[in-house]
Amino acid sequence: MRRAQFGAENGSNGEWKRQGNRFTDRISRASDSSPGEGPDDQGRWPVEPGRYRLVVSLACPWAHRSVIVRRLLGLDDAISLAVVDPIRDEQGWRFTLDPDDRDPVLGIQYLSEAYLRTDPSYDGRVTVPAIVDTVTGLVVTNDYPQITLDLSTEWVDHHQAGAPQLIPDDRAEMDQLIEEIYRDVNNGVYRCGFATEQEAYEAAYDALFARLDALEERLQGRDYLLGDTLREVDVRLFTTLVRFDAVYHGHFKANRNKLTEFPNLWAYARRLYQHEGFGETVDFDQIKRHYYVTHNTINPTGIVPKGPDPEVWTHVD
Ligand SMILES: N[C@@H](CCC(=O)N[C@@H](CS)C(=O)NCC(=O)O)C(=O)O
Repeated sequence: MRRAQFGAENGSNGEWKRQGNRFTDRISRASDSSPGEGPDDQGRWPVEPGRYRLVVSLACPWAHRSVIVRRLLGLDDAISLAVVDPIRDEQGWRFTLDPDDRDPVLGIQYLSEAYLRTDPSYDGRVTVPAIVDTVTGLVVTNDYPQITLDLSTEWVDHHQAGAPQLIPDDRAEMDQLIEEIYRDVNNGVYRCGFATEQEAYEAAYDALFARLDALEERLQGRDYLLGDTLREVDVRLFTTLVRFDAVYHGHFKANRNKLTEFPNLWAYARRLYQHEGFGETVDFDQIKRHYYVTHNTINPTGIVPKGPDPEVWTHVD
């Protein structure tokens, strides 16, 4: 077996299997708790503007979703944002972008401090995004798929006027797409990059590009995946597409095509990039440094590529 980036998450055939999310409490309008209290007996924390802190890395596609949705819904004042350094050290995500290397609100230097305060026996990867309670310092959730859905449904009283309805009334079609895109694209690029056997890599590569071909076709004549309205699924696809040529194409060997070579997907990704709430949340420098520096089994030299030129996202023909 070749050396794996995250060995505990590789199966016997060299395929990458992502770890589960450990903290799955929710912040919910249905919580029986009063403001300032912890979760009710069903793990539901009260919705309270100003109370929770969303901890993200701007490099991370799963965290990036929550940054975009928070912005689109106008929740910036209701839920504060903590941004970790894109480069982890042996102790993981750290707040070295802040004065004194400490998150100014939580008072911690490492995200792992909040994880261990919540579960002293936690021994999995400490991941972003995570929502941390500023009253107790406990992690409420690191369940990234649920985090963005709950920003839409549970924080509705605090959305800005005119906020997009990211979740359609009938969710069946979107949920199906979300599942396919997660498996083959969002997580598919990781399955390419973290595979440790040729066959596992090729299977992930084939599924990825088959799905991108299908999405390319789907976007013919449509502005968004579900028609003419921006939805949660568009946010989820965007955070992978925006990293594609800069990282996944080279670093994860997802290189049948570049994103720029799919006419509809490229036009769609650029349309989203230029939509309020998207482009301003993209930090290519942090994205590239995170992947190329921290995955030292894939890129032992730690050299960060200079290209591609991010200008392609904004230039006008
Ligand atoms: N919570 C999920 C998804 C979130 C995730 O993978 N975040 C990455 C950054 S993109 C992370 O925090 N990784 C920390 C690590 O690998 O130690 C997981 O456990 O895989």
